[in-house]
Amino acid sequence: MAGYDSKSIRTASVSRKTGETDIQCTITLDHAADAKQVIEINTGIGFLNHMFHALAKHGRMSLQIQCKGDLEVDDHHTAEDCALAVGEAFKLALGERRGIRRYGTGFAPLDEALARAVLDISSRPYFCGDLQLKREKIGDLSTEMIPHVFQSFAQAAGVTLHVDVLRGENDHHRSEAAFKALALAIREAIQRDETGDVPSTKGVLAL
Ligand SMILES: [Mn+2]
Repeated sequence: MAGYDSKSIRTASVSRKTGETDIQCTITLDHAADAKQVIEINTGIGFLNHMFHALAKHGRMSLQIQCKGDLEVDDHHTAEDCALAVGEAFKLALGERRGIRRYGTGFAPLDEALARAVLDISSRPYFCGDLQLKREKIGDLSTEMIPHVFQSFAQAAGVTLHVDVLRGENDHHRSEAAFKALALAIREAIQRDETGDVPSTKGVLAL
């Protein structure tokens, strides 16, 4: 495929500023053999940092997020907009979506919790899933924001995403297992081959 380089480093940065949040986000999907992942997450919400850190680490991505959000209101805008920024950067980094596996599945346990993520890098934004979360909050993050983070990521990235927690007792474990499962699904779905083909009968996957 002319102009297709399966060894190029896929990376992108986005700046996203509204009256509610001010975010810089950089994502890198590939690393040279001797390059280390760079993960620096500062959303202002400790548990959200922990989740994005797990996503990046186990997805073998580098991820930097700096967010100044209106936490004096609550955690909603910050969590949502950080997920949108990560999704936008992910979409940009993928570019034309040529030569990728497209589909990815991840199962991640964390002690008693088990989560499953199924991803289609489809340009059909959709999130569906049941995380079985019981508590009102984990740290300073409302648990209702956790599926909303997946929804916002899927919307901005242009992917179809299903994440379900299959069992678990502890909400920290359930949530972390869900992010790790997504990380494993991403790792599989973004794998490249040498063909440069767009894996779609439509011949196009970029939005
Ligand atoms: Mn943890």
